[in-house]
Amino acid sequence: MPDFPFPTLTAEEAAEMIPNGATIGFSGFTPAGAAKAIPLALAEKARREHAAGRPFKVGVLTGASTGPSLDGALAEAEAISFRTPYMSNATLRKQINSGQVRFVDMHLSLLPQYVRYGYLGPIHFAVVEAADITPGGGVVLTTSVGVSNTYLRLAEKVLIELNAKHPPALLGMHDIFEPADPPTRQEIPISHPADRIGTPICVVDPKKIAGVVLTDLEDESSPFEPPTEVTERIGQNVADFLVGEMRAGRIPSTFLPLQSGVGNIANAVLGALGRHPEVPDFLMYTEVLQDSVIPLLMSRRCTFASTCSLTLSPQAMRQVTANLDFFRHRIVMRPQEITNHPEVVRRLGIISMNTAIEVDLGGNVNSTHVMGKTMMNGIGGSGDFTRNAYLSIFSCPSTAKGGKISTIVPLCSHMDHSEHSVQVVATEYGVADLRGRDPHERARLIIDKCAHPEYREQLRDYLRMVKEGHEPLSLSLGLAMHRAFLRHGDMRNINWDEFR
Ligand code: 0RQ
Repeated sequence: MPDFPFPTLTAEEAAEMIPNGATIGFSGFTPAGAAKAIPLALAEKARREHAAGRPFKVGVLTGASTGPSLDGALAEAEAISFRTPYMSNATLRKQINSGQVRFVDMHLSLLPQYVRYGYLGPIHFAVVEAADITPGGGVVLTTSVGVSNTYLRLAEKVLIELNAKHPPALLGMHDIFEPADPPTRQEIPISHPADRIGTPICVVDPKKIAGVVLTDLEDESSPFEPPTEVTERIGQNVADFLVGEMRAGRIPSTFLPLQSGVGNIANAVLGALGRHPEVPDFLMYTEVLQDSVIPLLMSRRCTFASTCSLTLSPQAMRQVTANLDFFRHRIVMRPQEITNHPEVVRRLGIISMNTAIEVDLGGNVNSTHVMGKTMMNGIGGSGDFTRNAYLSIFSCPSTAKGGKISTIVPLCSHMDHSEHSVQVVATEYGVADLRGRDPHERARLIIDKCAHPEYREQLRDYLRMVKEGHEPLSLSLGLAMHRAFLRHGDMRNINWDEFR
């Protein structure tokens, strides 16, 4: 029997405690460590309430995206009124884009202090997955930290999902630290990715713990698709570029810690770096650890990884669980406020590698909105790292939708990362190093090195039309390629005159 003085509840009993209109801080940074049983039961409750003609919606705060049992189930039950800070579920995305769900897209590092400062109102419930819980309210988290430490501390009531899939031996894999608020905030004393500055557990006031739900559920992170020729070429281009930087002495021979975003391109870049004979063994200071890092840690190519989550397929997670004694000395999980903290990212000299939806000729990047208005996932941590890294790299395939969309455009239709933060752009065709270049030089480099050959001439035509001024901008033609896609279904062979 469990050794704690808190009521053991079914997921349904836990969901019953949560009223319409509640704001809930859930654990989960990507599907890793996300609460699963209680949100599933909450979705069922919402359906019952809706069938009885009663309103039922909740505000959902997490660390980042989550899996089908949280965002998926609650969105399908039309149970979400408000969502922040990041998501990647298709049903929820539709509801956000139709205006049914209010979504605030924000830098992940900022969310904990937004919660502390009260900008998002009170947190009525924290619903957090745990690997273990002590009678005094010590909580050992599972495969992510996210904002769980802050939700547990500030929520009015706490519900724990104690998940038997995650062994209590995860104790020691986390480093929980929450900075004080200004004016008493001190420095965050991390000067190496392996530095530990906090505690291995979150401590919750036991009086707030309303119940514990016993579960046995795997994380819902899906395995990645095999690399394509395009993602492999992007990965190789980034790896070759970084080796060139090392040869030139701009990256030290010991290398610098890496941050890598999510997805297949991020996996391909890490794979290419791991294989490159000239890249020395490296460290990671990142927010998401994907499957590709596990073999790199096992072969000691990656010597240590600081992360906010273990976003691993069930297969890779089982490998970690079976070798915990090896991995506990090589991985630490921290709150997103610390993994993504500008101060630490700048101090460590991170090389950040994230993915763009589109890049414009000035070097601005859109990571979030297709055709300027349709939300994809959110900015996530990409801005936290890009703005503060030693070297900020954005990658993307040169085209999308079978070549009908160029990801290199005259002007981004939405801007997340400005020309002042973006330093390097990479596609399958090459790498544009924008550092120290003026806007017109940047534009020429991006076209020559990164644009798809089918689009290069028309982008040069655009440049010829915008010779005047510091920025290569035409207010009337900047978005003409987007308008051409919306009108004709293809950005290629644009007739610029049609859009003047
Ligand atoms: O659409 O799924 O319908 O085929 O966007 O694109 O190329 O598969 O790439 O999965 O890596 O996602 C930027 C969205 C890239 C992601 C983004 C369409 C394309 C495809 C996905 P389909 P790909 P990825 C770490 C850091 C922001 C947050 C971030 C992201 C789909 O990486 O959300 O970096 N990043 N966080 O066809 C129209 C374009 C398009 C386009 C791509 N220009 N126009 N559609 N697509 N470019 C994570 C966290 O912080 C937690």
